[in-house]
Amino acid sequence: MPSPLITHIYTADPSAHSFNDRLYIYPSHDRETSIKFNDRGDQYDMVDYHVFSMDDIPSEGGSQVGVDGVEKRSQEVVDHGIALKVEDVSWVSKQLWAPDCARGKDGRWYLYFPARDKEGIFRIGVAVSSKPEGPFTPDPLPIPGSFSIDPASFVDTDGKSYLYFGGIWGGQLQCYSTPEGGIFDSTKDGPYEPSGPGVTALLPRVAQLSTDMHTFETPVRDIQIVDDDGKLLAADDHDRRFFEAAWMHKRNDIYYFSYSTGDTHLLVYATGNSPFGPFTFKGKILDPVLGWTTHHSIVQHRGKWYLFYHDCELSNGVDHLRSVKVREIWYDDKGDIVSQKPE
Ligand code: FUB
Repeated sequence: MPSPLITHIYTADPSAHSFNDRLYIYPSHDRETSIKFNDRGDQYDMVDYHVFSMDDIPSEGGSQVGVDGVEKRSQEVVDHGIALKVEDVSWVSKQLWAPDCARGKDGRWYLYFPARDKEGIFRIGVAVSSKPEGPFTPDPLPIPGSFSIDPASFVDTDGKSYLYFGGIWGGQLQCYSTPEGGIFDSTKDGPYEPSGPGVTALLPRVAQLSTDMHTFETPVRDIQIVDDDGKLLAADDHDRRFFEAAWMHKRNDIYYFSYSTGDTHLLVYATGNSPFGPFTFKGKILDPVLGWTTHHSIVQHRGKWYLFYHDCELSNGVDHLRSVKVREIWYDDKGDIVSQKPE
């Protein structure tokens, strides 16, 4: 089993990117709290972000075991310190959750982050830096029209940029009834999601980003995830329906949309021909790990593909004290993601 990449603090929700031939990780920074565990996720009470970087993954590909391996690995990962904190962002009340970062056409780096506003509603903010490791300067208000959690940025090969987002239960996606969000329905805030025969699952969202990376260029759209017959996944299909942790990557002109199934604790993916979808469900990327949440990113670096994810091994299973790990992944000749190197 891979060892934690970072051992001096707890880290989760790793969004990894290869910038200037160096790997950068943008994770959540978990911390101890006395807040009681609940299905709104109040115990995930994070107040800042650290950015990490490394030249490359050690050749063991994340499969080092034992104390020596952990120490060696940790020495190779640079912690660039606090890149952004709650007090820096005027609209935020609490809970800096899973962030991501993209490079803009202006050569600067844009950190996208979800947090509760002063009314307790999750919005998505953006902060900018001249360096990939920050520190980042936030815009004074959240991105207009943004809602829910887990922003994941994607810069396509044609230069257009997109923001994927959404998460149900604590992430509040179930509180919105239109693709664009609209009015927040507080009666659905909590561990609620639709259910029943013929009811389709809640859908993640995407919008194209403006050229300056600060706003949405297009209206927010639903992302359709369908089965092999082209039917939307059912709300009760908890092994396949979207819960949170959207991620987009592209390989050989195929768009891979991956996500967490939440209460069934799987990382899964679906593929399509457009960054807007629809995406056809393909299968599992990762079995449940120790801990409730599972959240990942997929990145190519120096010719290899890596799955970054987290588990709670370092904290002996405390759900809100997680640690980032990495393992190599491969593709078969059909383009399906496989966890063993094909023969
Ligand atoms: O880290 C807080 C939340 O836990 C994230 O936003 C979710 O994806 C889950 O990992």
